[in-house]
Amino acid sequence: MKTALVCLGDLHLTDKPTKHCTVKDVQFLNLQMSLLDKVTKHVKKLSKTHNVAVILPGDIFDHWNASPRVVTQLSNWVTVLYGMGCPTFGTHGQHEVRAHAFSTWKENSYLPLTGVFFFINEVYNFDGVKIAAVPYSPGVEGYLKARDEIGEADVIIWHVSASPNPAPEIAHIRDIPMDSGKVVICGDIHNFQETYKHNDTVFVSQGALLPMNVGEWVSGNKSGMHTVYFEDKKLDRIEWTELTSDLMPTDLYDTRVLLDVELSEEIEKSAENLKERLEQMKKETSISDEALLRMIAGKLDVNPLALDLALDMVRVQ
Ligand SMILES: [Mn+2]
Repeated sequence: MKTALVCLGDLHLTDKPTKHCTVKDVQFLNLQMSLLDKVTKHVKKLSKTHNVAVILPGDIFDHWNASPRVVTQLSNWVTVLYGMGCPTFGTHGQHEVRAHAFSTWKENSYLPLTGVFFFINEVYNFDGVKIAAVPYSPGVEGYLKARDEIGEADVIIWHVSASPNPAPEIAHIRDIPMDSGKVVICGDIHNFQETYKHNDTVFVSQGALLPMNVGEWVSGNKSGMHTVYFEDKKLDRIEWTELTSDLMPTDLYDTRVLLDVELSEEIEKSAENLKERLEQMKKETSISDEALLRMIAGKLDVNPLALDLALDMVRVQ
């Protein structure tokens, strides 16, 4: 019997992206959904030869009060998958639970409306592979307590609470006395898109569906998924597939936010240059410093920020 678990890290579905994002509002959600369409195709192909389930390890929504549009889009996608015989299993992260009320997450989240199955602290036998989820649980103790309550499971879905990044350096993962052969499908680790073996436990981390901010974008995070294959209930192999979309712009984030330091050095040089030219011209004319500077800057087509800085320098003197 062949089983395939398609693992997708933090979806962070939203129609309210960060202000530095160049794709606004519902376009951002459309971009995310276009990546999920690729997952649908992957599942469709796989389901001819495997029993397939999709795994969502938390931070499914970006905001606990996800808009009806966001909730509906996810729900529709999950329904399409289910129509192909593919259930979706998940756990919650910290993003989709109101006021971090994790013990009462069902009442404090829109997740139960989505059609995703949440086997938190319970074991579900999926085609002979035992799958369980633990609640969002920072630190070793929370994880161990949840694991003890679950009992035997081959696959654990867990939103890790990843700090500091990247994953291999996360002390509390290193400290966990894992059982041989377990697979832990992790959420929360946006900057880490790999599998990592520790004490015979395999950690699977997909990063985020889309890089969520300028930093993740610049550091080259890819959109992608891991597929974990089981053969006769035993872990066989894990594959990484990159997800691309025609809707993806080359400049998804305004990277000037990160280039501020370099930009200001360049602007400083340019402003110094303007000031030197002003000193030369002042010897030949009686026009005010400010007017002269604006004239020089106009001829040189300098960055307006450099002109502002040069004007400040002149005024200070
Ligand atoms: Mn996240």
